[in-house]
Parts: sequence; structure tokens; C-alpha cells
Amino acid sequence: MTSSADAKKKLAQLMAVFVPEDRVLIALTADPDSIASALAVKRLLWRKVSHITIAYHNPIYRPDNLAMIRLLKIPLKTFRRIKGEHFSKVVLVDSQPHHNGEFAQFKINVVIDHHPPAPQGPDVMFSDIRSYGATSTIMEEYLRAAGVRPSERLATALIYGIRTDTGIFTIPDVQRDIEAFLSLYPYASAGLLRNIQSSEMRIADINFLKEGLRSYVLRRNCVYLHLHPSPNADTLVQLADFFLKVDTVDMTVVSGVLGDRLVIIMRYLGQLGRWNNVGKMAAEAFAGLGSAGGRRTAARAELPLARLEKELDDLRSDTIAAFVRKKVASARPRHPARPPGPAKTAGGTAPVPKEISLLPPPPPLAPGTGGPVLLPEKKKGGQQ
Ligand SMILES: [Mn+2]
Repeated sequence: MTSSADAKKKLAQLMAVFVPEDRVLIALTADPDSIASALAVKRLLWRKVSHITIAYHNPIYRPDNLAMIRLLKIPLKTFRRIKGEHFSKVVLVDSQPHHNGEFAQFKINVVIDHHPPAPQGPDVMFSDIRSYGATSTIMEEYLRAAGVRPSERLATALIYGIRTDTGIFTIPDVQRDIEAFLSLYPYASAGLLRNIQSSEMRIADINFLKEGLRSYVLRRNCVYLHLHPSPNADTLVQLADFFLKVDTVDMTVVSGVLGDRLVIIMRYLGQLGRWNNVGKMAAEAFAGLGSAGGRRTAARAELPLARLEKELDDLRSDTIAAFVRKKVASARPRHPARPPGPAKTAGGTAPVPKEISLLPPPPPLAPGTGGPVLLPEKKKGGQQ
């Protein structure tokens, strides 16, 4: 944790950027962490500058994100509705200038973020980039250094930001995030949090869930689902997470055609004692066909249909579904228990990622009970 003297020094440096006449824009790629962090910056600058606007550039689909904005009454504008020249200072939170071309339209003065920094660092008056689980955690330190008691709305937003970006503390090195969470918790509203968290789906998504329950394919503990027509990518992610809840399922592959691309979402439990990595599986399965990769437990591939057209006989949905199953199955290790240690990769040896798992080790299986469900690799009637 940053010492309180260090935190006060950083706060002083941040505040020194601003003068009372400033009209401040807080720019972001909207998600719970960035929105909460923007609220915290706004609170720090309250009565210190003449005007503050929070604006984002990306479409927001996720119902929990929309519920957060609605329930916490967070005022947000889109980049399209603002003009850069109306602002004398621009603060970028939870992102860095090179992350998105949309940020290039502003002269950015302050960057506060938790993503890995670019080698040369941002060229700004003040930057604070730390490898915490969430930018909301960095902002909690600023608020504490400033002696600010967060409002219910701000504390709830920051808690939701931390919760979301750390996957409820299931990523490595979350010590500081847990401390920030605990210090914010007494000020937050449990009821509002419950309301935001339970807004996972829109009624339109239920139809995709219904179709998913009808047409999924289970092979070697992996659920495959290809949806046609396809919902947006966020809903594909939700369905991938949903099928992972089944006790005998440890991996999900949910795909759909979005515009001119096939989008494939992969989720994996990454059990203890196994050396499997769904990011590497995605990269291997779809190498040369588009972009593919991710982390040990979550991956994504986006393949241009123009490229697939050369690979497949046709682009019918059952042809695409069979292609995805075949590619993933071929990249999936047959032998689950590989000894832990440096894995061979194209670039040499990669370090074993440090991962916190909240899962208890699986109980030993009695012969003939609860073992892996092995389905023959054959065509099932009715699947898409
Ligand atoms: Mn973040």
C-alpha cells in the first residue's frame, strides 16, 4: 500500500495541475471501474474548478452497467455531444492515450490508470499508473489522502468498479483492492449493489438463453454454442459465463456472427493442478484466421468472414458451428494433468502465471461416478 505521506504527496501533485478557472473534461471508455473513478476525480475537484463534465466514447450495452448509471444517477455525455475546445484540462481515467484513437482529439493533462504502461509513458502533466486490480482502488487512496468521506453513491460505484475489474478478487495480486473494498464498504449501499448486480440480463437476452438451452452441444466437459441470429458480444459473454455454472462443465465456447466477423468467446475454469490456458488454446485454434487470444480463464477470437469464406465450403450456421468445435477440440489438451512449470511457447519459455483460485481442490472421484462426460464426436440432430 502507498504510505499516507506518499498518498498525500501524489494528491498534492494532482491538485497542482488545476486552477479555479478550469473547465475539466474527464474522458473514459465506459465501464464500471472507469465510471466510478471518474466520479472520484469529480469529487476531488469539487469546488476546486469551475466546471466538470464526464464523457465516454463507446456504446454501453451491458444491463448491469446501464443499471449502475441509472441507479446511481451518474451524469455522462458521449464524446459526440462535447467539444474539446470547451475544456481547459482533460483527465483520462482507467485508460491511456494510446488505448483508443478517440482520445487523440483531446490534449490530455492527467492520466490515472491500472493497465500496463506503454514503454515511454504518457506525455502529460501528471500521470499515476499502478498495477492494481482496479483504477477505483487507486482513487480510494486519493479520497482517503484528501480526507474525503465518500457519499453512498460514490462508495457504491467504487465498490462495483473494484468488484467488476477484479472478477470479485479472482485475479492475482488483489491485496490493495481488498483493502480499498473494505474501507469503502461501510459507506456503500448494499441494496443498490444488489440491484446493480442482479441486472445481468435484458428481457431480449432471455430468448437467446432459451435458444442456447435448446441448441448447446456438450463434448468433453465443454459446452459449445453457436447462435444465429447472434446477440451482441456482451450477451455471448453472459451465455459463456452461464453455461460454466454447470457442475460437469469446465469450459464454454460461445460464438456468433456480428457484422462481418465471427466472434468466439471462450471461458475456462482453470482448475488447480492443471496446466491449461484458454487464451493459448484460442490463439492456437484460430491462428492465422484473425485475432485470437486472452488469459488463462477467458479468451476471445474475432475472425473476418471474408477470411473464413476461403476456409469453409459455405457460411451456414451449422457449418460455422462445426468448424468452431473442430478447431477448439484440436487445440484442447487431451491430457489434463501436465506438470506445472514453464510452458513452451513460440517465443521461448513463459513464466507460470500466478493465479489465485477460490475453488477448493476437486474431491477424488469414485470409479464410474461424476467423471468427465465423454460424448462421441458425432453430429447431433437439431443442433445449429
Ligand atoms: Mn479498470
